[in-house]
Amino acid sequence: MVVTGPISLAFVSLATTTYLFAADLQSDLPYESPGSTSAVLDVYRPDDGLQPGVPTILFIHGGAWYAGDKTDSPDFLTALADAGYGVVSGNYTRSSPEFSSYPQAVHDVKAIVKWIRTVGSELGLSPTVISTGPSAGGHLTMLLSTSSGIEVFEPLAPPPGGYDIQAAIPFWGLSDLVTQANDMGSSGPLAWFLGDIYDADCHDLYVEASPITWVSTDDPPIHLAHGLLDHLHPWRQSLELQQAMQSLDIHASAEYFVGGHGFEEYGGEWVAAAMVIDMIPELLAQGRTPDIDRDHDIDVDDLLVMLSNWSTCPELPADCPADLDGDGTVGLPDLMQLLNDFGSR
Ligand SMILES: [Ca+2]
Ligand SMILES: [Ca+2]
Ligand SMILES: [Ca+2]
Repeated sequence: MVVTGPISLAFVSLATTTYLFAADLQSDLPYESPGSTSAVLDVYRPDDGLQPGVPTILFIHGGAWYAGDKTDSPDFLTALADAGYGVVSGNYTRSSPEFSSYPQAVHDVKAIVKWIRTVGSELGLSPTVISTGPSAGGHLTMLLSTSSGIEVFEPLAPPPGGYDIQAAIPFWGLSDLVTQANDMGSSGPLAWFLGDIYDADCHDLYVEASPITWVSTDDPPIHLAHGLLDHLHPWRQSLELQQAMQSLDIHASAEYFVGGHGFEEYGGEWVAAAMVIDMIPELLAQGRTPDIDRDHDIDVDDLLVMLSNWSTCPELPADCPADLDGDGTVGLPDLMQLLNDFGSR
């Protein structure tokens, strides 16, 4: 019998389905976020267990702030776990034509960061967090990366390590909601999210909810992906954030691809996951500082961490925060950099 195209496709599809169950999944764990209507998250781990020091990837789903779910991108999530990462995919409060979910949705994703660094740590998840997500999840990822320490977004007491994330990889997010309202109008999901159609009266609200507003020198490295043919979120939304960060010497790389809005336009969830896996080591290396344990002091504790990792780094995907210059080992150049900043904050 000649194997025809459709049969081959069915076979591929079957293999994909099998692969979906490779990762170890814990579903619907509650996280604490007062006022949330959907404070549950899923944790994916490699089926052969999570190695120490491997960063945690936080996935924030898309859906224009009113739709979508933490289970929307199963191939993407499974591929990341299969590459060795701990992956957290959380729901957050969604809006509707009658209900604004801002700033509750931001409170929720911040609360997930807190969960990772408290409950998640007890479950073996690393407090090193890389946030990623498409569309509305891209906007919330951008906001997580720029708004650490902004009180209006952080009603809960900070966890150990605070609300800083260590890298961000937003897909076709929105960085400037004023620009978006001017370019594309705000009636519909954007107005539902913020509870108001854009005009002079609510200008400050649109500014507050814009990730670009909060760009500062202490923001983490970022890699942005955005389609040049995106007719929902124009690609200037990523370009302008990239330029704002670069003007402060923050590492901000980007890929502007020929395509529209969504993982399918990018080449599929597997391609998107492969890009994230590829980018993480470089982004983490760009964000390293002599404050190795991230307690905002550069002191003997950091020195001890460095010495305990001397002349070696764990294998990827484990992070090697003492490798300050990112050359793959911990050595004299890293020590010199630490001693140079010793005693500062
Ligand atoms: Ca900031
Ligand atoms: Ca320190
Ligand atoms: Ca080094």
